[in-house]
Amino acid sequence: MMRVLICGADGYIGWPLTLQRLSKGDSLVTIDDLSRRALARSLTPISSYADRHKEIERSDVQVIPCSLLACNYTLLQEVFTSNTFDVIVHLAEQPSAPYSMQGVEQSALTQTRNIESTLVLLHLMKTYCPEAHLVKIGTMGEYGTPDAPISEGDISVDFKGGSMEALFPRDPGSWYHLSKVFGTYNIRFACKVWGLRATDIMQGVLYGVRTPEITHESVINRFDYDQCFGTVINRFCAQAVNELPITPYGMGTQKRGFLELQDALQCLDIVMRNPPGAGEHRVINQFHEVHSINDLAQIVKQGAYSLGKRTTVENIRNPRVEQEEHVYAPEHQWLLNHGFKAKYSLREGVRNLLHDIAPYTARTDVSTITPDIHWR
Ligand code: USQ
Repeated sequence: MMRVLICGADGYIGWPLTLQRLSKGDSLVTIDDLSRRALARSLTPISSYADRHKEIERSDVQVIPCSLLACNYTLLQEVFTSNTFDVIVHLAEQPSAPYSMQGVEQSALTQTRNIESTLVLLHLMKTYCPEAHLVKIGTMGEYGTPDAPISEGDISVDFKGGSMEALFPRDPGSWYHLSKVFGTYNIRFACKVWGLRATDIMQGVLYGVRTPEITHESVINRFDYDQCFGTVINRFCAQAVNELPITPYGMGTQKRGFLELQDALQCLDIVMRNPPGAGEHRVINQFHEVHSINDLAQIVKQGAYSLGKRTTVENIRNPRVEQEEHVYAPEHQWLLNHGFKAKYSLREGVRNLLHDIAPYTARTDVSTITPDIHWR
């Protein structure tokens, strides 16, 4: 049994993680400001936050409706003085690369929220629970797509006869991905100066909607497919069930690492059960299979066909500035060394996802799918 604080407990990962931790018997405190609900409409009919919590009524779940901002520090101090935490999972960040590229308001909101929330947690941990383990979701997008293998953790740098250990270089591709890089450096600094311990997860692109604890519609997870908040496979599946063309951006030859949602929760469980030592900033790369975007499009198209849905693949002009032809060889050994066994191949995961969202096809707002946010 662990004492866990989940920040961002109403979100795409936070809600199924809440259900998972409850099923494992952990004692939980959850925080969320519900900001995601105001920005995007889920394809799946998610219950209100209050109704979600009626479904999991248990005396040892505390639910705090609050943003992780410095202006709420007094309230957050009360949470930290009246509870002891072994693990703090930080999922309360503003997501989305396209959202962050929309304009000054969205860039500023993404960076201030993400940097401030991590700083607030680091200060709370230093004062109230310096032994706790911070688990923070970063992104594989921190690295960009360098013409070299991507390490997991530090590398040795030799320069002009000297040598040092350093973070693998970061080359992010949006204001959002940059906000995660700031988070990484802030956490690293807090581990060095205050002796905190943290696992900083460079996560690939997630997809999927089901988890074993989601057994009926009243606890269903959110599913985003719009141009901002839908990740690529989720968007392709939403296009496919609507028999709309699947739209790889540009040549579609860009590659990413992908991870099914239940496999991501398995990874988080492993991370939570294996805290690093005091003062350690552990960086891990979290994904299962690497594919090109064109491959994904074909896999989704074929999966949809077996459901009786006919669709096409139509590459469209890339609204982003990103490399479309590149090597992609990130290491991802830590989780495998600690017992991670993916349950789903991408093909199986996509089939499940299409099956799970097909009943909600009529809820699609098709107008939100086509991208009109451009990087340039
Ligand atoms: N893409 C398409 N068509 C679409 C949507 C996306 O071809 O309709 C392409 C994009 O151009 C990009 C790739 O698919 O090359 C991935 O895009 P995405 O929107 O799924 O992912 P991204 O914006 O990079 O960010 C997401 C999550 C982030 C996560 C990251 C992992 O929002 O939190 O960590 O995926 S990674 O991409 O490896 O950085």
